[in-house]
Amino acid sequence: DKEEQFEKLKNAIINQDIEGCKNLTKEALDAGLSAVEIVNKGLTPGMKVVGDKFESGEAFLPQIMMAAKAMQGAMEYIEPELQKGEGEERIGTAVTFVQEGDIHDIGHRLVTTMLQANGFDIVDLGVDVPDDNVLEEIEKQKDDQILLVGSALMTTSMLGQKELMNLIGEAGLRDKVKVMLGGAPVTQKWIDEIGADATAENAAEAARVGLDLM
Ligand code: HCB
Repeated sequence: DKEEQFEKLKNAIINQDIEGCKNLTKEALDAGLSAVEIVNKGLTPGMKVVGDKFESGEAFLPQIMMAAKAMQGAMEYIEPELQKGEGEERIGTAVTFVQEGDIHDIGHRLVTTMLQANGFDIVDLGVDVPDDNVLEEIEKQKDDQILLVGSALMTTSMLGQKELMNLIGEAGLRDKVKVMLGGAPVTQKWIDEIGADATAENAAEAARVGLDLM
């Protein structure tokens, strides 16, 4: 059943089973499970376990790298599915990026793909993006309003989001952007504190929130 498949996917990430993870993902899609639930109920919970093991000293960097590789392999099947969105209508432009000092890009890519599938034109600035580059890109955009979508996976890089919000204000660009910031450490409390507009738990929710904001 479904639960069993989610458990297998989760274990494939935990066990860093690169081939197995890819094959299980394909099997799950073929069996009719949605790409979103495969990510949210199988792969991401596996990543969480790997991260927790790393934190507690039960796993080391090579293991996280292999687990990430397993997830990236699965993405080869997941991303094309996510791209089959319903949004024919163009919503606007989303500028997506990962905060300076941070190279975690799996969640960023998922969020970017889901926004694209829902009608956003995407400008993907990639990972480890200095605030100045983000500001430059906002200035360059011709629309009256754009969606700014930032990710931070570490508490250190998350602090950079506060600085970015300050810089956006100082540059007089606050009215031009709706700002959605996310990543594992980001909370609604943090969003309120730094004066951003919203956050989201996962890529599917990010697409919904992004549409609401625009
Ligand atoms: Co990395 N790492 N890592 N890591 N890593 C974390 C993030 C820790 C939490 C692990 C831990 O200690 N528990 C930790 C950060 C601790 C902290 O600051 N609190 C950590 C650390 C410390 C490090 C290094 C410093 C390790 C070292 O070198 N000693 C180093 C830093 C590199 C750097 O960025 N400068 C490092 C490196 C790595 C890699 C390279 C081995 C690898 C990344 C590979 C890659 O991305 N290409 C990696 C990984 C894989 C992880 C964990 C295990 C998983 C992250 C992940 O991909 N999750 C992570 C543990 C964890 O997060 N619990 C660990 C799956 C995705 C789908 O979830 O949360 O990224 P997501 O995204 C979601 C969600 O947040 C939301 O939607 C996404 C999709 O559903 N979302 C948004 C994301 N962005 C959004 C934006 C929006 O606007 C709205 C929603």
